[in-house]
Amino acid sequence: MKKLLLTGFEPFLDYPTNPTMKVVEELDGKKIDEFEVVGRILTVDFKKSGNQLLEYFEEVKPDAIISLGLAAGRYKITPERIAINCSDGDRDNSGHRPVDEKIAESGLDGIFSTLPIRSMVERLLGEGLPAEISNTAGTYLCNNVMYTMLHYLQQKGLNIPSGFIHIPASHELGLQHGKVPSWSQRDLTRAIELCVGELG
Ligand code: PCA
Repeated sequence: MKKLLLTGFEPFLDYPTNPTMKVVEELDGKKIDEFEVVGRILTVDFKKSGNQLLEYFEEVKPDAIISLGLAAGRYKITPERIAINCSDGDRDNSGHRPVDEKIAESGLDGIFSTLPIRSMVERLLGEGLPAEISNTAGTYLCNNVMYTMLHYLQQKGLNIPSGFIHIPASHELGLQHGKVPSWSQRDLTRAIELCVGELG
């Protein structure tokens, strides 16, 4: 059976819960088509999260990688098209705030996702779940780990599907935060399960 490394993030900034943690918890160990899901949680730390993901990759030796992140304010499931070689923006959970930093000194400016993002979106829409390809993963941690993984695979010449999916807030977080659109945790998890189903 093939292995999928599925990662989520811990809470960050003014979001006391991160629904990606629950999705990962719920799908960890599950078999979806030909994949067995191995779930892991990443810290929100510019100096650590990328390496953490690479360590999980070396530990699990997966056949595919999907990283999940919360995009509070978005109201659709959004597989990301591209990661860019730049970190810039809000402070991370250690208080570091990068300004125009390169992720990989001699890396490409941008690297496209190698996940089947178009068919993921079509599948979700077919099941009545709002979804759209996103053309920017931002310059915060989600872009950082997406770029780090794709760059690493490229350097090693490994042909393993890898990429990132942003998800909206859960109702739990919507209530805590008060100003972001939200989905039921059940639909969030189901949406990611459907996305995994498109890997095969
Ligand atoms: N979302 C953030 C980082 C952690 C998370 O879940 C982002 O979109 O960069």
